Amino acid sequence: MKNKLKITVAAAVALASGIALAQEVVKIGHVAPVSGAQAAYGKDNENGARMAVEEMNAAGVMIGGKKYKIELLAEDDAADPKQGTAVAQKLCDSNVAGVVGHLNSGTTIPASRIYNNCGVAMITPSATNPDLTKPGYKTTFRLLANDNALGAGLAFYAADKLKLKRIAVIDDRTAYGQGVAAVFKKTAAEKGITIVDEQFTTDKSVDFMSILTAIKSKNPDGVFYGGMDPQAGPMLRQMEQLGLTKVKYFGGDGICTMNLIKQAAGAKTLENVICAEGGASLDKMPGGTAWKKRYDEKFPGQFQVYAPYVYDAMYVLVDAMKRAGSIKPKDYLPKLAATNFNGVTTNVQFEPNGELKNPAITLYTYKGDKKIPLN
Ligand code: ABU
Repeated sequence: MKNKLKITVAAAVALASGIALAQEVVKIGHVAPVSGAQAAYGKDNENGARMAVEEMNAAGVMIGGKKYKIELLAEDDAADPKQGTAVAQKLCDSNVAGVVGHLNSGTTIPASRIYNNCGVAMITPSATNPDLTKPGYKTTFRLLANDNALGAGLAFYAADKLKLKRIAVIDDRTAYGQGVAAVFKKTAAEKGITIVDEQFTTDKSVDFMSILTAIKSKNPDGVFYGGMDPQAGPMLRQMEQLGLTKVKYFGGDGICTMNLIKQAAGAKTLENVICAEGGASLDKMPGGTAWKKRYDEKFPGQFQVYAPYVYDAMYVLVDAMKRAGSIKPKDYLPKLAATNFNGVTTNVQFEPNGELKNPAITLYTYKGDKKIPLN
């Protein structure tokens, strides 16, 4: 009785004098490739997660009347589907309340099944293969447009704006590359474009001379590449070496990075690029310009493409927990599905299948060392 009284008095004194009582901890996972050829994307994503977590912790996170500290469990899946599932299981075993990630469709799709099995919410800020939401998991959400919009948007631009007639298609055989190329091909064919050649590579390749030589012989006026910038950059250089300097070069969000400028290493063909991203350009996002200034101060020279979506995904998860008054996924998942959150990227609301409602898409090209929005 005496001890209990002492504890109660200590708590009252602490409260009265403003001394902080112990905080609860909510663990949130983040997964992206922060090693390997795609590390620049992964670090940018992780930066977006850290920025959101630091801000929320500094402001104070109250959930269900308790003060929480967010602990970020940042994991590396190296863009490898096997590592992706291993990391997903590790995060489930660590009792995370939610996950932001993964970055690649090839890792996100198999990982989404694992998160669904352990009942944890997952919001991808960057994986765009439409198949992700097909199983109908109530735990899976996407915070940007998918490849149905990106592939089709690029095909419309090629046909209607540029009046191209002959396009060759290359993909890297990943879930993302194959998927976005398939949508582009189908829409381009429907728009009257002839697909003059189809070639394949991998997300590890750096030499594309033989497939580009085969494509050159078909005399295309455009090339579509389904893949990421570590391949797209060298491919642009090799197109220049082969004299394919007037050929337009299309790709989805995977090539639409700042790193593409570095990877293309001065190739003039960089200016032939038309790529698509699944959201508004930073200057048209509701909070994009101010957010980018804060990001650049914190992580100079590291911005790629998806960090604002990661940042919003973190806030959206925590917002659902706050509205539910609980960090337990079974309590906050219905609130997450009913999200109406004014983020940096957009007003975030989800379709019943977890896709973002009314996503924007933006097409870009490059001039010198700048990435320029076309719409
Ligand atoms: N959205 C392009 C990069 C990530 C992915 O979907 O694989």
